[in-house]
Amino acid sequence: MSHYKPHLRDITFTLFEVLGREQVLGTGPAADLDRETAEAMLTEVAALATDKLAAAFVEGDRNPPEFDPATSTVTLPESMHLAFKSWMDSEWWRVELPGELDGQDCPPSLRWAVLEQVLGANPALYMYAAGPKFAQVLWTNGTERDRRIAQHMVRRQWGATMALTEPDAGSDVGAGRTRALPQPDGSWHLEGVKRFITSGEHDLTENIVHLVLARPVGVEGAGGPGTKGLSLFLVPKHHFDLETGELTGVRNGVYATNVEKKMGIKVSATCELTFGEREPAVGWLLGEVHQGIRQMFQVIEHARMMVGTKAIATLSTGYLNALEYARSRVQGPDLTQAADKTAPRVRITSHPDVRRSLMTQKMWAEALRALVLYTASVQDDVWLSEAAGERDELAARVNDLLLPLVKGYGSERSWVVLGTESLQTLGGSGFLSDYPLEQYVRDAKIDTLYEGTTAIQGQDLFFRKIVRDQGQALGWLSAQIGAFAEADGPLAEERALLQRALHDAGAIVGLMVQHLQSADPRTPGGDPRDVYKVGLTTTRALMALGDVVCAWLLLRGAEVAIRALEAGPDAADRDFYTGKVASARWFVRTVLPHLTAERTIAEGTTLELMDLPESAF
Ligand code: ST9
Ligand code: FAD
Repeated sequence: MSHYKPHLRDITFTLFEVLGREQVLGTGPAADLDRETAEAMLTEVAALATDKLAAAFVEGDRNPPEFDPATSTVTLPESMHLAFKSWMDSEWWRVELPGELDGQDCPPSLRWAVLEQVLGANPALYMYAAGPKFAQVLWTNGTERDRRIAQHMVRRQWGATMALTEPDAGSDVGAGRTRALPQPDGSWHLEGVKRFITSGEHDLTENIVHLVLARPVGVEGAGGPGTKGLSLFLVPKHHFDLETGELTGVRNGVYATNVEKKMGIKVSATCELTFGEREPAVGWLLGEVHQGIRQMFQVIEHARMMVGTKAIATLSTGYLNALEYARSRVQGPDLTQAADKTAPRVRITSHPDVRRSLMTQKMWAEALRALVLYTASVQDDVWLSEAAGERDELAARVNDLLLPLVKGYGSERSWVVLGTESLQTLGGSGFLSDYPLEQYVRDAKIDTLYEGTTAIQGQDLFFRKIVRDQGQALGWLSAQIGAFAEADGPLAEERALLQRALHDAGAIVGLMVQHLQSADPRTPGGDPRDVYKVGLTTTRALMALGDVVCAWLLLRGAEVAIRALEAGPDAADRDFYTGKVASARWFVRTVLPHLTAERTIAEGTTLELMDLPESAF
């Protein structure tokens, strides 16, 4: 039986009934799509994910990649080969690519709904199969040569990596020391060591193209310190004929020199890559311009969305597995009959604390799915405007604002709820490898770490997406939430709680702005160390804003569900809509009141932690 349980009903509810995505289908580049086709796509991918893609999930965990240091090769288990072939043969990966790059133009909202199911069934598979998507970065930023390489990557289904991290350069990418030396023929030779590179070596594809950040040396106007001195180089594992893509049989000088042993996503090969040690590691400068960090952030933005989607996908299947278990597990009497030792034993779904736990899982899974798909719907606006040769500036800013919430907030909530609630629902059985929960917990932890830790997401949110944006996107989003909270309609009590939470979260951000201003040397009587107070609050603000946005989205869904219930749906839909209203109300009532406490804590922030000697920790 498959570990993976998709939640198609909630996906289509969020996409169509709440976010009205049929408006996008049938227009612009999505002219060939309609709601019926989209729902058929989602259903087909759900079936594929549940069956062939999920089949390698447990197998891959128990039989991680084998690294042979003598040959620098990595062998994946047969099950991953089969899953990879099934996914590539299905052709559904093309929904990620534009038509002009052999893709199927598809709005981001539908794309991420499709990908949720792949990421829930087998996250490492998506990462191994992302080469064609990486090709889009070459296609968008590249010269004719790079665009040719992009076509080979898609047509020959090559693998690809993003290589930023080094032993001394993790969060601080700008500390990277890998060097690129210019060659007379216009190519570059790379020298250095990259660490933790996902899919850095494997035997699934005939070639792997590494997208490497390195510092050019001896080149006027390029190089220099920090991230701005990094350029992006394309370094293939095997040399190939540029025209045909055929491998020449000559190995390039980039080799896996280690594969990490990990807590989770074990089947994903996390590699140390060494460049230019045995023979030259030849690369080409993407687009022949030194704009590495800007180009790499196109990849990072996509990957941060992917990580948030993976996190919610895992939480959702974790909840559905826990629910299935709870519905059949009989243990103890009903609480009202606890004193009667002969009382009949009941299913654990009758126990108040299990109901609390199940509803907590349900509301987070639905809230985070709504956050991912709402963000994707904002990306629809960006996508449609780009297709029309314009730029929807506001949508782009709102998407930027939401990405750290999707990645940082989404991964934190998912991993905690999976461990404290989903696994817990199974009691001791949750701890066993007979059930997928323990693997879900291990596999989901990474989501808070890679693609920028939660601390980095909090800083990105505040310094870049709020302060640097001069609050434009946040102001727009707050106005939307405020208008909903103030509007007449059902859920009056919940709207009032939302209004108060919006106010509390706004106060936290306002306080941080004040600290930042007083840290400015130009502020009379200010203290530069007040920026520490901002740093002490960024994660709190990330989580508070996430709570508010999720509550708003759930209440929007609840309003839709209430109207649908009034129309007299069939029995299955009646239960579904009733559950939607219940989870939104439970979220608002159990999560939002904490924001007043968060605000109080933020208001009490002092420099005492920063004044404490390190030896006192
Ligand atoms: C990793 C991979 O962990 C894990 C999973 C791999 C899975 C791979 C497969 C799946 C993915 C498939 C992808 C396909 C791609 C498709 C694309 C389609 C088109 N937003 O603030 P500054 C830029 S990988 C945008 O001064 P510092 C910007 O250019 C490792 N851009 O930073 C800016 O210039 P300006 C992940 C941003 O102090 C410049 O950077 N590692 C953003 O120099 C400098 O900005 C990490 O994520 C942004 N949010 O450096 C590192 N932010 O200001 C985490 C910056 O002029 N660390 N830029 O616009 C950080 O993010 C740091 O904050 C830092 C700091 C490195 C940015
Ligand atoms: P550090 O940066 O050393 O951070 C340690 C701690 O300090 C963290 O808690 C962090 O939040 C905190 N911290 C650091 N700096 C700050 C700061 N300025 N303010 C506040 N707190 C801070 N990298 C790639 O390039 N490509 C990949 O494909 C890739 N895949 C990965 C796969 C796996 C399984 C793993 C584990 C990592 C992968 N990485 C990859 C690397 C990953 O992106 C980094 O591990 C991550 O960015 C954090 O860097 P670090 O591990 O060096 O931690």
